[in-house]
Amino acid sequence: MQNEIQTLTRLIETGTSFVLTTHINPDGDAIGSETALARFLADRGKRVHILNHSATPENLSFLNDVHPVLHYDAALHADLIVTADRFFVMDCNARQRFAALTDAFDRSNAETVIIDHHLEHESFADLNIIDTETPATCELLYLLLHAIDPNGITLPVATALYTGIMTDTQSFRLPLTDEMTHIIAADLLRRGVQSHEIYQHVYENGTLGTMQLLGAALDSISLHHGGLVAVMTLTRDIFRGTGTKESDVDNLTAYVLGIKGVRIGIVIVELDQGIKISFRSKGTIPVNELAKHYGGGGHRNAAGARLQETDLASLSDRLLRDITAFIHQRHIA
Ligand SMILES: [Mn+2]
Repeated sequence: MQNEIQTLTRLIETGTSFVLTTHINPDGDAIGSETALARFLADRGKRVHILNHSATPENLSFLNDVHPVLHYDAALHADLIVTADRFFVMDCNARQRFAALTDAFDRSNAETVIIDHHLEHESFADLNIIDTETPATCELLYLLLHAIDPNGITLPVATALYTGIMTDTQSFRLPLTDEMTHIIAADLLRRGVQSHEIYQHVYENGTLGTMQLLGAALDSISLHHGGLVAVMTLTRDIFRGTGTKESDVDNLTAYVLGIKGVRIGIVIVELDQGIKISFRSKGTIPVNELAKHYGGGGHRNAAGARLQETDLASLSDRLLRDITAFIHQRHIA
């Protein structure tokens, strides 16, 4: 890590014009890590733009106060990328995941840096700082910024970092949450972070529709294999009926695993085009293997796939058959 910190410090000190981006459908860790780094850089007199393929979700828009986040428009923003001398990819390590920006990125000579924690990385940058054991990119970024200049972690920077750590650990519940996570969180609180206000922004920002979506989602859960497997299915009709959209589906996987005895949780979401499946598991069950059957991938306990298929009923049947085979092969039952 020492070498990486030295290189990162040099790239920051010698850079003048920075563009930061993250993955499509950004979450709290994505927007949190971008805005934290952008503010840190801007406080050092750097020119900084955050350009994202996707719009910022409403419940994270408060982080615009830390640093403005722009929804990428090639006509307006491509030149910023082409002329930048530094390009940072936060909470993301696959080119296809920053989507619309790749065209301008390919025409840029900027030195590139990845700061991330996802598995199966491409490491396409000049400097790849990737730690798959850290629960959040914001935790990794905290350690980097702290090494460069602890005083640079001002209250706005700390607020953005805390948002990423809180959301990616699902409020300090997920397995990678450890002593270091809490030590860092404590330091951020010491710097003045108002954790309850961040929680309110992120999690108490729903509508009647999103609550009704949750109700319909819970209602749809079915159990299989004697309660070992739980499947939640969100149809297009449910979205229509509640006036919600796919991006309102957040953390519903926690509910399927919340049932005692369930060790494999599946959430099927019918999209405008195609179908998305999220796979979750407890313990050593490798659901990423199951996701591979559908062209997807991910972590052992959390994986996903997106399919072009549009027939929900036949997909559900196939999935249940595959799960049966998977359980027998792996002697899970
Ligand atoms: Mn993350």
